[in-house]
Amino acid sequence: MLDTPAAPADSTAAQAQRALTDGFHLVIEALKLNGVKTIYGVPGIPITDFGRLAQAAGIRVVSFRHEQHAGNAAAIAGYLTKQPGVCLTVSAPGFLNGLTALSNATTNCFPMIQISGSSEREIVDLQQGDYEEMDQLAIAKPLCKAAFRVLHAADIGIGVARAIRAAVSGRPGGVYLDLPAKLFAQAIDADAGAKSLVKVVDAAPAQIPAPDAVARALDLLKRAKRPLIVLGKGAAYAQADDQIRRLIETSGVPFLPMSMAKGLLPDTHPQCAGAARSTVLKDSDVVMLVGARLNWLLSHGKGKTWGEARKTFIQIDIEPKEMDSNVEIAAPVVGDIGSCVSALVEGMGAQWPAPPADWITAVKTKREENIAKMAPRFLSTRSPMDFHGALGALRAVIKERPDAILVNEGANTLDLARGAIDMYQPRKRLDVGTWGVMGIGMGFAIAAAIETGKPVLALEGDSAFGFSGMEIETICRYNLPICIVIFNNDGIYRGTEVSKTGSDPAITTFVKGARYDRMIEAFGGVGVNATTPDELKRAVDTAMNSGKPTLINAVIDPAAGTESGSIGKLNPQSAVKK
Ligand SMILES: Cc1ncc(C[n+]2csc(CCOP(=O)(O)OP(=O)(O)O)c2C)c(N)n1
Ligand SMILES: [Mg+2]
Repeated sequence: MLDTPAAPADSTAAQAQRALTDGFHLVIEALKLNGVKTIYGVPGIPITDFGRLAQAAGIRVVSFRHEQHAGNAAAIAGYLTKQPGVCLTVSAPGFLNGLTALSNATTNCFPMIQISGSSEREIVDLQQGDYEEMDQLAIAKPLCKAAFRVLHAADIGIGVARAIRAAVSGRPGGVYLDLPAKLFAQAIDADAGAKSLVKVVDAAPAQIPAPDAVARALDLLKRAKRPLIVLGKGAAYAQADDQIRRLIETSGVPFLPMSMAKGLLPDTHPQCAGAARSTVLKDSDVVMLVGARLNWLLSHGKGKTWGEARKTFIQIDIEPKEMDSNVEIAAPVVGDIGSCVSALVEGMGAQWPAPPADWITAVKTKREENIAKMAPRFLSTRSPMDFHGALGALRAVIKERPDAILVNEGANTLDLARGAIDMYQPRKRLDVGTWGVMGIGMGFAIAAAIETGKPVLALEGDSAFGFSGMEIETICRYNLPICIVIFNNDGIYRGTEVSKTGSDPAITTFVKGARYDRMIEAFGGVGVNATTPDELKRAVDTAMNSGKPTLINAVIDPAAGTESGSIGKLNPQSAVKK
């Protein structure tokens, strides 16, 4: 031993350094190992260095102005890619800001993981008043599909693996992963650390439907006199586009796409019953739901919307508990949409009988009637614009650029655009989803641009835009090909209400004649004020051709909208006379 020359002190230190890893690096390695390419977040204690190191390690870290929008970006990234989108937040307030998105993702079945730094457990649990003290795991639990906390660096690999699997398997949803500040700096042996990482194999295993469930469903569909297929965003999420097209075309059954399922087959497809919605819901006898739930958006499967006669429901869903949630499901088919639809198509064979001709004709006639009724309204050249005139310009944009992604939120701006703008390709329409939540706009637009590389058109009510408007700085900073059109009618639903106070403005109105286009100029983006459909069309075309971040203030008649868009009936009415 004495003969062995002592190594120089600095190289011993270097060796010791090399032999260790820590929480920062293990989380990054675990995410990279599992294919995470982008993190959406807001920096701060204790995750600032984590963000820097992740960026240096080749993960794209997109830094937002508010966590809710980073969370919405992660959620829609999950929807578009079937890989969990990752959102990174600081403790307590940042964590809470992200939770709206996490919860919304869970409600919409989008796979995402909110990774949040948290404060010192020993202090938090004794409620001794730590910096940003909060029992985050307990608070997140009821709002997401699964919630985990990692305390030991050696468990990071397992923690990340569990989060990924929970987010994407079965019915996808939001997952919370709590990483206390101390964990990041915790050092462990580098070899042991490398061995502790887990690559998730088959994260969302196929769930094959039972053959008798498939046979039962086909038997009902075959005997139907007036069949209907409803496609939900679960069907769009599945990326089983070819099988779904085959199911629709082989069956010959009219289909109704829910909002985010529009474009799964083109809205112009001869079997699309989107323009005959009320007729097909009321008059159909057998309804097959594909990745669509019988929630409020489908009037819970009962009541006036669905007509007097008894309906027979077939439901295809990955979640067995979904069956009979609102009405009896005569033929539940439980499994992943791709496997279920493939099994149905195979079961139909080559000799599947077309639905009765009188039903097909009735749906077609109604559809053509409604389309013809709307057509002249889209040609309106009025100024200030009404919604339809402005939408006439935008429906032409999407027709010419079917691969562009349309993000849409608002009340009238949402409901009227949904009907007006035909979609031609799957997963191109992203909107407020199951909750009808305002605030998804800029987060969805940013992630859509980043994840797909396609141009994005974000159509926003002036109120809706306000919820995430500051993220136009993020859009300019990352130079994303996003064109925001604000339907500016001076307020929520309309801009004409006058308050009875005589001093304060009405609660639904905003500053009259506001120029949102000027906001983006502050960050180097292009602002345009458009007062006619023609101006609007030209401005959007220029934006989409240039790929430059653009905000168009589309001046809409303040009197044009209706209260709550198309869902005004959900407003409770006071029993006391006004
Ligand atoms: C988070 C959230 N807060 C509030 C609401 C209620 N709400 C529904 S639509 C809407 C805004 C509608 O106004 P705008 O976006 O300008 O659309 P318009 O009808 O004027 O076209 C609001 C505030 C909501 N849906 N979500
Ligand atoms: Mg408005």
